[in-house]
Amino acid sequence: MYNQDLANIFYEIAFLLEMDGVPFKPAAYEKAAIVLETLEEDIEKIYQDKGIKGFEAMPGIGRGIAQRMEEYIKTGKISFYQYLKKKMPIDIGVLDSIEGMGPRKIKVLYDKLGIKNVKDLEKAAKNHEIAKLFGFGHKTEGNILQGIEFLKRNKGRFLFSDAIAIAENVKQALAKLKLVKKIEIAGSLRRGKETIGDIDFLAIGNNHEKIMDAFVNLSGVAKVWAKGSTKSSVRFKNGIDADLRIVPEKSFGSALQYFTGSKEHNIALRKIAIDKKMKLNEYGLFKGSKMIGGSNEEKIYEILGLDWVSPELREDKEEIEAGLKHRLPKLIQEKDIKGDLHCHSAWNGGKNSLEELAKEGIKRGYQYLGISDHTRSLRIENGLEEKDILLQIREIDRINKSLVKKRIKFRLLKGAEVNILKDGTLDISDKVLSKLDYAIGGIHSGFKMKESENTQRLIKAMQNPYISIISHPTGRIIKRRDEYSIDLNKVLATAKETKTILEINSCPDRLDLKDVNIRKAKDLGIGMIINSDAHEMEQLDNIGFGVTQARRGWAEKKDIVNCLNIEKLLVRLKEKTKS
Ligand code: DGT
Ligand code: CA
Ligand code: CA
Repeated sequence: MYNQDLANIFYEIAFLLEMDGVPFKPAAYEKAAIVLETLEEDIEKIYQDKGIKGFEAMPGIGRGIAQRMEEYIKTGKISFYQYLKKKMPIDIGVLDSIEGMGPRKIKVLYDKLGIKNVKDLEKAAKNHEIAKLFGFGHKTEGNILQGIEFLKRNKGRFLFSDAIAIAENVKQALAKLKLVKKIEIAGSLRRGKETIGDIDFLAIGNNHEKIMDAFVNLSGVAKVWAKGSTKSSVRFKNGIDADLRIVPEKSFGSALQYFTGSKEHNIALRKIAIDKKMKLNEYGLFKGSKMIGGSNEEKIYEILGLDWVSPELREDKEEIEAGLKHRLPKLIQEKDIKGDLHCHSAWNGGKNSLEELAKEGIKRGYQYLGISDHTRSLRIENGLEEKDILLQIREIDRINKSLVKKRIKFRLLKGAEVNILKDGTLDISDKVLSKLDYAIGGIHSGFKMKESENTQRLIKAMQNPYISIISHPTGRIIKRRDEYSIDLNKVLATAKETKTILEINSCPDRLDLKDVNIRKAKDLGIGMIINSDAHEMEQLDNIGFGVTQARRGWAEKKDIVNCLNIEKLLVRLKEKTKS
């Protein structure tokens, strides 16, 4: 049972009462919700210690609300809330998130037009039924439609890359304040999820008031949803929301654990605590009334008998069991990456010359950087003809020779991202491919083909001995396009059999393979490679997103081919041609 859960119910009750035109009461419930949300003690504990009197003693909580709290603790439900929901069966959470909609309007729309959800709302607006209502008009109707469009477009989730950029900035800005003793990112962002609903910050510091002032006044803040002494919520200009919670130092570890989630992981971990006759929540780890952990997250896992679980694994997908058996994977880290084999140059659509890319690779401490420009049939990307590839090979040889002369231990590798045609054949001959260090096969068109056709297409490409790697194997683009229909199990089986390496593409909106598929590939012993797919050298930095994705798929150094040093890598890339 959690304070926040009850606070959410009280917020909803307040909203429903306001819709219903009840005076005063909504404000009381809202106030109670805020009190609960910012309470430092667990309500269950308060109830155990002091009973209902403990609630009545809290500021802003009267007899009536205290009784509802007691009912919630005893039964897990509040009958008054259920009654209101039955009376007004409306999806208020979503309707309220539309710009310009509030309790009154939602109620009128429900009473007059029976609107319960966004779908109803859109239909009524398009049929111009709303403009006719008293107090609405054409402008409101237009705004409602715009709001719905925005809602659909964003669906409330943001790319990891966008969220982390903002979060790191905020973290730095706040960490600079002397008042902030510690600040960490929690939630889905800490777990490295592909998309993020909102950003969760946790901090320790004495002067709550001043820290919260600084937070809500950050330059990127567009809207302040709530400002309290232990929790504040804001919206940044790009539309992403963030919560900042200030917690007591003695609870920082347990709060970090709790607010990192996932919810499913937390539930599973809490079960372990219960089995050990302990209690785990955001305030700490308790044995009876004694607090035996809380300040340090790792310690909490340790006391529960687990190895510390990396946030990327906290999805309740066997990580708890593995932690108990001390069999968690030793996840790959960015520093394990020795080079990148998917990089485009100015020879096709990219921005940088081969020399510039070499220089950048050296600067990054890589041993190798593979040039893999698009090939001829990909016209929009200025794909290279066979004669261009042969020219580029000579050019790369020349650059490498000068590197040898300067005794620099770095090489450009000769590759190509060969276009896989609809029938699975390639647009470059084997004769030319055989002169490269490696070739990547990639699908860039014909996404709407049938599953069997797409599968066969990829299998055929993988059977070519010169195709060492398949780029972005499932073709999905986050928030824009689903993966093409494909029998991934067959593809994996063929990759295994033919020793074809599968790419984990680090583009923030690709991250293809996704976590479950990475894990499948790992379990089958299929080699994977983390590539940036950079079209300009700054994008080589994206590799970190791919590493995070690989970690979410439980990948270790040994699973990832570009953790090999250059000598071993070159052998691995040619393994297919040997068998
Ligand atoms: P998001 O924001 O949708 O990308 O995903 P999260 O995981 O960041 O979710 P969020 O921001 O709602 O909450 C942060 C963490 O707090 C979540 O991962 C687990 C914990 N948490 C939040 N609400 C609940 C809850 O109702 N029950 C439990 N057990 N944990 C919760
Ligand atoms: Ca979140
Ligand atoms: Ca949140």
